[in-house]
Amino acid sequence: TTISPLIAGNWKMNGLRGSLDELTALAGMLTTGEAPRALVVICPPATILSEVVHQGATAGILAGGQDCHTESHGAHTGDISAGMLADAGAQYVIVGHSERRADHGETDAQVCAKAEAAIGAGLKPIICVGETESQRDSGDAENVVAAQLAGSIPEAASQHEVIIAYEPIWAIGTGRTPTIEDISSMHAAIREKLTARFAEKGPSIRILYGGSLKPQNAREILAVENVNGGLVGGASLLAKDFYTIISAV
Ligand code: G2H
Repeated sequence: TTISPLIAGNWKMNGLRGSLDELTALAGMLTTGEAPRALVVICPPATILSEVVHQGATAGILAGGQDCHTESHGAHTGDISAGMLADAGAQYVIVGHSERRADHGETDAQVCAKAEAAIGAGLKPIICVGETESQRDSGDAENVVAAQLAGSIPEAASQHEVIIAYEPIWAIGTGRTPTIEDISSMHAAIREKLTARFAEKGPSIRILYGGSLKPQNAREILAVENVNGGLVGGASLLAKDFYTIISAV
């Protein structure tokens, strides 16, 4: 199975209206340069999501949310439903990012319910998993990730598109990345789990790498087998850097 790569930018809690200048710059690079091999997705703060949808469209840039609620609507002050993201033009949504698991105590079961809600609203969930530094040091990384996969991916993934993002927590925003061998063996282990659970669908599920993906390391990391693209935080904020990463696949 050949999987077309996908590069998603996670702007996190960064992005005012002025940041749309970076989007304009990226759109310019994508339309004047050679057509990218990768699908390009930007997940901005919800306040500027619809601008990203509209301004990105001409350059083929797709948009995603950074989180969604498990319910479709109701009395949940401050939350956004998957249907609302879809209504604003999003096609993707990140669920279970480690920052949400940490800041909001999100469990695998909640992440699973969010992914299910996303699918129900016609979105493709980007389901994040990844171990802490101490879990890696004690040799538990693969078991931790296997448990997160088992708990966070809804059964509906057998019929609908989902994307997995492996983000070792100790590599997020730190400038440190796992070795190529570690990335390769973790992604192979994830592929094995996906294939064990989803049979013929397993080999076609994208597995993104995330955590300090940068212009300097993108080419090497994105070339690893079973790395089907990346989830990029800090380096997605500058058009020039993000474009370099997109062009590295
Ligand atoms: C991991 C990643 C994007 P960064 O959170 O999701 O962030 O690239 O800044 O490490």
